[in-house]
Amino acid sequence: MQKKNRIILALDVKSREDALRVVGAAADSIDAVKVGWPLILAAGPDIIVEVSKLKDVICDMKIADIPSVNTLIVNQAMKRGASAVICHGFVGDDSVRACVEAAKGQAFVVTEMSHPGGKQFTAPVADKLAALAKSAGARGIVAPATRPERIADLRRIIDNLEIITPGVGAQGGKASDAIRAGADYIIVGRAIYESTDPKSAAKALADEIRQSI
Ligand code: 3DU
Repeated sequence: MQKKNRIILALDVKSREDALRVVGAAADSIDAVKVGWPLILAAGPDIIVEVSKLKDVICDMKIADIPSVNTLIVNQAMKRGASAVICHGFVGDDSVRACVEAAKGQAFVVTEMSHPGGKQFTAPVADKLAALAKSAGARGIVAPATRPERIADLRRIIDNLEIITPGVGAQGGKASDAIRAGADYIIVGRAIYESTDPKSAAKALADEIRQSI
């Protein structure tokens, strides 16, 4: 994933056709595509293969199982062309290490989640989850664009690991605030794929980011 536009498209659409249409429209303004359960269940796992021919794919299955099963899940994603995966940290050091190893380091660990409920259980342990990501050798963490001050806090813990941040647009966060707080990439779904003009929506975000750095 080349750090050019600093946007990861969250492709939570309901069909292969929609997926290819939105990726095609937004292609010039995004650096990668995040594919998760909604699209994998709607279009089948080979959608990972197809999208990975167009853009780097981050597989977001928020993996949260025992180490042996985590390894099996990550292997399936990587086999289909994923460049990276997203896993949960609350399952513990051994489970995270299994993902990191199977993904050859290309794993992001979820810390504090961006939705209101993210404050309930994930926020109180987010600093520990970030430290775990660092010690386990992950590529980076997922941190909330809805609370840019938390991006800045977590940045201090992980040092040079990457931060990818959801919550821009539909969840209320602002791209420029998240980038200024220390995020490397914003993750954006509905603000792009629900737009009547996904190309312009993605370009507007990329322009906002460019002007903020
Ligand atoms: O709100 P959006 O439509 O821009 O989508 C956000 C995406 O980021 C979506 O795919 C969701 O699964 C993911 N995500 C969060 O929203 C919040 C998190 O804490 C972690 C991932």
